[in-house]
Amino acid sequence: MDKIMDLIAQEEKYQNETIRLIPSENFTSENVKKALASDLTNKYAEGYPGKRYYQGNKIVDEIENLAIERGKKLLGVEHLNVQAYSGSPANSAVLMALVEPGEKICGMKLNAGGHLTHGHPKITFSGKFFNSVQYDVDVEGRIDYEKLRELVVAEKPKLIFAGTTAYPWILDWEKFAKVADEVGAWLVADISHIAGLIVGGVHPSPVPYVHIVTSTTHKSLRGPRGAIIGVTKKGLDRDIDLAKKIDRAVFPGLQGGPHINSIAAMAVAFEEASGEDFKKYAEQIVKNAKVLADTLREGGLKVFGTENHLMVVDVGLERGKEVAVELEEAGIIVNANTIPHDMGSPFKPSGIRMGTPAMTTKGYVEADFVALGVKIADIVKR
Ligand code: DSN
Repeated sequence: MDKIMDLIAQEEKYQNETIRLIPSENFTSENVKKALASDLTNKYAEGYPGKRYYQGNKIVDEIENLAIERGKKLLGVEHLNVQAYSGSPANSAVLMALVEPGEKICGMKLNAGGHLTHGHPKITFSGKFFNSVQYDVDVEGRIDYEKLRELVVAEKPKLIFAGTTAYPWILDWEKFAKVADEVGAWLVADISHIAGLIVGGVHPSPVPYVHIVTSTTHKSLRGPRGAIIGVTKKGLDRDIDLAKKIDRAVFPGLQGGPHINSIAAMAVAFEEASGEDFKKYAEQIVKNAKVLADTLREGGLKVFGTENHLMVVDVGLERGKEVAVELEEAGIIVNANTIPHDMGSPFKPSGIRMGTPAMTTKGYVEADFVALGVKIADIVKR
């Protein structure tokens, strides 16, 4: 047997034998995996349905159209691009479509729970080619919307990202919209982490408030790796060509041939996420996260959160990595993470980040998370 097949088998066993708490990870369905591993991976389809640069795309067009229709219905957007390879290319495409190099953009600071593509200075595409200003969180780790407003009014960015990767609170889309509208900025909701919670009805949707929604499809949404860019009615009301601008930025602006196998797997995941079972799943994710956070707190830890699927736990100055390794040794997989206003750094953070989407997929309920929380608190305090 090819060594790589053996390694895949080992990884599958490892994933199933350990407790997976990285909040951006999940376990996809067999049908999602079937679509990913299908012959669709053999096909080139540069362009969009009905306008391809290659022949032989009759069935592929149907697949992409179905993914688009299902995704639009699920999110309630007017237009959907399903070709972005992942979240970073999706956000890059939005920037390419709407902002010129050197113009001002605004996003949440990385160590406050933001994302690299939301304007993290100097080392990223978004921070290097655009003039980036960033907002922070308060001592509890919550966005200070008044300070955000002051920053936006003073700096007048052309585009604002409302989105997070390590933020345990509900986002107030209306407040974001008021701030963005005050200065006429594009408002982009990056819902990568919470897409599953939104479509499952346990987090408010940004769609009525923002111009654009971006999201990966592999986190709480439980689909394949990939991303979508949605254009809302508010977006089209502002610019009738917005959908075209987004599509052109994805292809040919940034990418070549779309990964049709991923797009088919997205269509599968969108269908799965539109059912009643998924609503129950989303509710259970949030219940489980709350129980885990409460248990850790009862165990004496300082926990940021939670109102959603994740929490950030203060494990002591610069101890995040060391604690994450100790947990890994105990079969519990988390990631080291900065805490709000961390005195350490992204390389030596003082926290760990944990979430419940993956283990909720595995059937974990509140009692399981109480037991897990007690174990984690013991390990952290060792
Ligand atoms: N890497 C993702 C996460 O873990 O949240 C964000 O892109």
